[in-house]
Amino acid sequence: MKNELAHQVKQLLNTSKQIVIVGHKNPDGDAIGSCLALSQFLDQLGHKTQVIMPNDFPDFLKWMPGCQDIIIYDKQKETAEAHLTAANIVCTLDFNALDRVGEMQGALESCQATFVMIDHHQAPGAYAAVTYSDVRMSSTAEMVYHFIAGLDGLELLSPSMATNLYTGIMTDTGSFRFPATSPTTHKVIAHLMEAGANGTQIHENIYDTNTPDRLRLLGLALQNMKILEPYNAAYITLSQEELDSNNFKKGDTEGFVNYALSVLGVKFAVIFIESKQDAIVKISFRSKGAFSVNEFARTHYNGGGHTNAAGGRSNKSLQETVTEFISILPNYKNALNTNA
Ligand SMILES: [Mn+2]
Repeated sequence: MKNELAHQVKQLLNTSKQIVIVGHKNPDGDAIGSCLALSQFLDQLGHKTQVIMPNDFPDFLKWMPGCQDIIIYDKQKETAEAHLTAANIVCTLDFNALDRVGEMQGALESCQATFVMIDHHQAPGAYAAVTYSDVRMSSTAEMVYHFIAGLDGLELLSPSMATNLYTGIMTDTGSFRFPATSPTTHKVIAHLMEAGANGTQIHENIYDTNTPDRLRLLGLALQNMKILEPYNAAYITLSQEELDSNNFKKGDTEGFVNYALSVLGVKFAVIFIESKQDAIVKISFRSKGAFSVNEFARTHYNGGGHTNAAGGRSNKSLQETVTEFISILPNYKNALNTNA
């Protein structure tokens, strides 16, 4: 974090404040871990903090230290709004546009507090008084570590904070393998282990929690996988019926798209998941190398994210969505056939 930004934040925090910390809708390990660690840090500085998530988070994250105190906006709207009204500062973590909080958007837009953004996604919005945005960062959790360092607060790193930050970095880097994983990321991880994060235990808590239903759904997803060789692409579909027949629970399809990306030669992988409830098809994009799924998702699927990982949606049927996707690919044939 730059010195002038640290200075600005120090000014903001020089008296005791009421601080609400918000993650994005459908919070992941990075959103939860970043928010909890920041909250635990600011509490130690004498501020009063409350973490609020727009909606619930998956069970495999429900062991994270402090997560039982998170307020879920769509379950406790009034309590959440009272906290927002009373807040002097609102920190928004792991997102950079207010439409990423779903139903909670109006409450944030009408909130009079000073906003602080900490985020690593592309194209940050202009809503925050303090914007700490860095797209080269592996994760928001790594940024929260640098944020704490910038405020000379690393001696306050507790085992709980270390565990939350480790989880955020680990989940957003696919266990330290995605390209944004830098030497600095590993140094941060080393320090988090010294501060009490147990890497083996965290891996088990996150990854070894499969239900038989989820693995059967994965089997089905893999059977549905199609390879589009001329484009070095692969895609997976899951219909609502297929989800229902395997007792689909929120979060079950997390990571499925990476199996398509693990096929030898595949540089671009997509999963299309039908949601009858939302009347949309949810889409996740992954790529290797220079092919930007962020741009692809922004251009065609009302979405976005990072160069190598992005999300989007379609209002068409599952079959129409796939047909349209295949019809778009010839425009990208060259981009998908370079060795960059
Ligand atoms: Mn993230």
